Parts: sequence; structure tokens; C-alpha cells
Amino acid sequence: MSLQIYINGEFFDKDNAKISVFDHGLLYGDGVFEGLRCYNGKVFRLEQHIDRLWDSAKSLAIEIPMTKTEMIQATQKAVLLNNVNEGYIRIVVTRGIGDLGLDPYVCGPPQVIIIAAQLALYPKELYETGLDIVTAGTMRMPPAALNPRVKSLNYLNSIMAKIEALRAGCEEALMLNHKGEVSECTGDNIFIIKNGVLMTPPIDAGILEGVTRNVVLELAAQLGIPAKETAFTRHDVFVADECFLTGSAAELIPVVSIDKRTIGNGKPGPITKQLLDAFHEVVKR
Ligand code: PXG
Repeated sequence: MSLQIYINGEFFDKDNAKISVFDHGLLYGDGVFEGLRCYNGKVFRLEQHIDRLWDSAKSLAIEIPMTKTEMIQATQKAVLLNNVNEGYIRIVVTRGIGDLGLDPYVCGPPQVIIIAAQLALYPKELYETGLDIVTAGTMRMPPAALNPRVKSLNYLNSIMAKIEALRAGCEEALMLNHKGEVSECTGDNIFIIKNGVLMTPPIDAGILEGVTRNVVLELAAQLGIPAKETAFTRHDVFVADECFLTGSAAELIPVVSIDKRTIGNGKPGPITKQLLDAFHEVVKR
């Protein structure tokens, strides 16, 4: 059976899963989404993702035409129907079908799409060797323009930085905020460790409040690793002992250099490994 895609309450074969070219999700990137992980058939932190989806939609004045419980059930059904065990799930809510003007009020009801697919991770070796990253010239979107807390369908800001990363031969790019501080990477949050203290930028640095980021902060508390959400600069990344990124797709991935400067001894560090092992334990539950 081909992949079954959920659209507005019905499942369609992958080849027949289509929406209108007049949908403002396509015309303007007007919509919101979530990227979730499934471990052993169970969706990881589903409620948190659904809460974040609702917050993103509320910020853009999009009213999702179903309840959170219905969304949870639809997501679980998509996972079950597609026999996804270790997978990646995409939930998309678009503004809906409108005309060729910006006006969101002429749009029809928001459209809900759920895709439960097999996972495409970073290659396994990268978890052992660690990533090389670069700082992008593209600044993270200032919160007063489009708050990075909103996981909107307009990812151009991240995509511009991703192009810089790929052209520099790297998988990821670090993005700075409007104050020149470290914010996050194009699709991952960032952590550094210096003298045994774990640090990650605060939400008001202009970042997405990552579900994986929150799991790591919980694990640090459980393991007795001192942790702070604090503003820092590129300099702090240059001189860090360890660095890693977090995201639903990437989980925790070590970073061993930035802008050709080696971080620590150039190998994934012990606290990163400790947190990664703890993370693997959590997702097994
Ligand atoms: N920051 C940004 C900008 C993101 O897009 C994260 C952090 C990590 O958040 P979570 O909740 O996943 O821990 C994200 C989310 C992909 C892909 O295919 C990844 C994300 C979004 C869209 C696609 O790798 N990461």
C-alpha cells in the first residue's frame, strides 16, 4: 500500500494527496507546521508539539478547524495506517484556499495535512565524528518582524542560511539574532558547555522553543548537570569545551568545529555523550 496522507479528515494515496494552488500556504507561506518523531510506533512528546502548533496558529490568527484531541487522534491514525515505527511526522495547517491577494479573511477553512513517513536522519558517522558548522551572514528573523517562536510555513530565513552552510561544505549554519547574539541553527537549537556548565540561548534571543531543547534541559536537571538559559556570543562558541545541536530529526548531534575553529579537542565531548545516552533512554520509554 502506498503512503496514506491525511487531508482534512480523509486519507489519500500519496499520488492523489493534493491541495489547491490557490491555498495561501503555497502562495504566501501562510500557515504553520510541526515536525515530530515516532519511536517504536509511539509519537514522542505529541502533546507538546500539538500545543506549540496551536500557539503558532493563534499568533497568526489561524483557527485550526478541529480540537487538539482530534488532532492527536488523527496523527496517531496516520502513524498506525502507514505502519510507521521509527519515523518522522509532518503536520501542516495552511490558511486555506483564497484568491491572488494577501487578504487572509477571504480564505476558506484552514487545511490540515498529516504525513507520517520513514525517517531521513543525518548519517550515523556524524554522531560519532561531529558536525562542522559555519556562522551564516543571514540574521535570524527579529521577533518583532516574525517571531521565530512561530513555526510558520515561511522558512526562507532558515533556507537562506542553509544555502550558506551547504555552500561552505557544512550541514548546518549558526544564526545570530538582531543583537548579534547566538540564536539557533536553521533547523536545530544550540547548546554549549564550558567548565561543566550547559548553556543555551533563552527564548527571547529569538528562537524556536524546541521540544528536544526542553527534553535536554530536563535531562540536565535529572543528571545534576548545571544548566542555564543565557545569552551568549559567537566568541563563547569558539571557546566552548563542547557544543551540540538539538532537534526532533537530529536528536542531539555533536558539533566539533565552527568557522574552521576547533571546539574543545575536536571530538564529541563527555557531557554531550552523557546527554545523548540519556536521551536514547528517554525515547525508549
Ligand atoms: N529551531 C528551528 C528553527 C527549527 O526549525 C528546531 C529548532 C528544533 O525544534 P524541535 O522541537 O524539533 O526540537 C527546529 C525544528 C528537518 C526539519 O527536516 C527540522 C525542523 C523543522 C523542519 C524540518 O530537519 N526543526
